[in-house]
Amino acid sequence: MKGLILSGGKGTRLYPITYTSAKQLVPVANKPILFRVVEAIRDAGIQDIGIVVGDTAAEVKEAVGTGRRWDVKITYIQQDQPLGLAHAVKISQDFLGNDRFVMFLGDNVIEGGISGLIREFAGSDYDCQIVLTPVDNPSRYGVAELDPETHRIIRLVEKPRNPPSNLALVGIYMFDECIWGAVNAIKPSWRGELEITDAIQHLVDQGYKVHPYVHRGWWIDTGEPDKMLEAMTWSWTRSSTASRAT
Ligand code: TTP
Repeated sequence: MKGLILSGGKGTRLYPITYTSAKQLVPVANKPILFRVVEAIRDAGIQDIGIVVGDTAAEVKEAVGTGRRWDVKITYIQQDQPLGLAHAVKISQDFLGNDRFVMFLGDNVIEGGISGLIREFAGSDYDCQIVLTPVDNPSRYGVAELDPETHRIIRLVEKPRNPPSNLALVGIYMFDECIWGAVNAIKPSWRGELEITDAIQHLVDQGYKVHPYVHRGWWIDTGEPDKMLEAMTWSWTRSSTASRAT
């Protein structure tokens, strides 16, 4: 399996912080979130990792380097414009080939890492595995509607006004080579981006096996100001607990 980390994007929700620097490099508990993502992928046994970069490419490359520090091999993939998560996948086809891969948004972290998730996907016949978690305010996220009996995915909706469930999509996805047909079939959304939710919906509609994994621990998406503050508070609490313990 390979890893793909998305570290391009606009970061408009974090302006003005992201005017000048990459949000993926903002430290949480003294460590850039992007380093935590590389470590989570490495700890799941994956050493071949691609990082999609945009305007902040130089900064990201300087911070992460070759990956030798983590005993992984990093390949950088330049995205000229932030045209969406599915676009980032599309431009990574040469790097990914027909391997199964995990795609991880560079501004997300989940409790417990992803080793269990990767093991489940690697030993399965799923074409895709998505990670869902219950949230209090589903209309702010991509949300999945599951069949109450089979627990299969019926549909995915972006920021629904009337959410069909409280299960939000976490920024970690696993795919096999079926994704290439999907990213080539979809069209840009109203916001001009190739949406990963549309690509996954395409897989569902075509009858591919898309497995919903429900994550129960914490999840931090630092792409939003309040989540970023929550992550800072969390890291502060952890570091002060640690220093009290020493
Ligand atoms: P988002 O948070 O969805 O988008 P964004 O970074 O452009 O932020 P905002 O909505 O505030 O303007 O992106 C999730 C992750 O994916 C983040 O690490 C940036 C990355 N990304 C890309 O690499 N390429 C893209 O085209 C997009 C949209 C995001």
